[in-house]
Amino acid sequence: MAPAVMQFLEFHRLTPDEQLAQSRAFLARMSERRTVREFSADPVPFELIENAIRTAATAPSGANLQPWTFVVVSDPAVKKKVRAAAEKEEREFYEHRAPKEWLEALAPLGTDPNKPFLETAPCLIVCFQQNWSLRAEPDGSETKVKHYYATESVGLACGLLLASLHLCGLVTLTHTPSPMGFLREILGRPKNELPFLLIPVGFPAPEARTPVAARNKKPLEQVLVRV
Ligand code: IYR
Repeated sequence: MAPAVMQFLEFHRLTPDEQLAQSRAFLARMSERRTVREFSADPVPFELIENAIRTAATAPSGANLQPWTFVVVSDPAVKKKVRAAAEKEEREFYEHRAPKEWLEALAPLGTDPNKPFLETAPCLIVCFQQNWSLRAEPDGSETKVKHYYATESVGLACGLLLASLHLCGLVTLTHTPSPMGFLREILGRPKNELPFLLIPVGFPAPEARTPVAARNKKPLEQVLVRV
């Protein structure tokens, strides 16, 4: 096995004051983020979406295999299909599949099977997780490459995606219709890709509301353990 090729790290050490200022400013901006379900139809400058995906694609991933694909849907006809398929699954979920305790946990959010945002939001980013990929070999054959920690990797990428979209003044919804297999079919994705998360992106409707319960974040004492 060839030895790893290494390069010196380019690192600019901030002063302690700069570190605190950056850390506080980022915390303040991220604390304002809300999951939004009521979107305006205003279009979104496409470079904002591209840059968010560029940012997501900087995420660390298992063996740096980058097991993700981000499909951006802005075609109204495709959004309509996605909505119809999602609502079909969601009706089944809310009316039959969801256990009582799951519905109780969701009650404070006020969600239901109607997903108009899938058509109203100017764009949907559908994140896919690749559990494996095919590597082209010099002899023309293909080798199947296993992806390690694919779920963790795509989760990290989606976190960066949400942060980027929030920081440039857009709102998002992390939507997980269940099951999500229909997204692979509608979007014509290959069989190594599993839908991971569906993220409507845009501007909030003028009178958009968010559930008060979702604003409650656990205090630091409940989430930080120092050893
Ligand atoms: N997928 C459904 C239900 C749902 C599930 C969870 I967990 C949520 O945090 C919110 C909703 C829906 O989107 O309505």
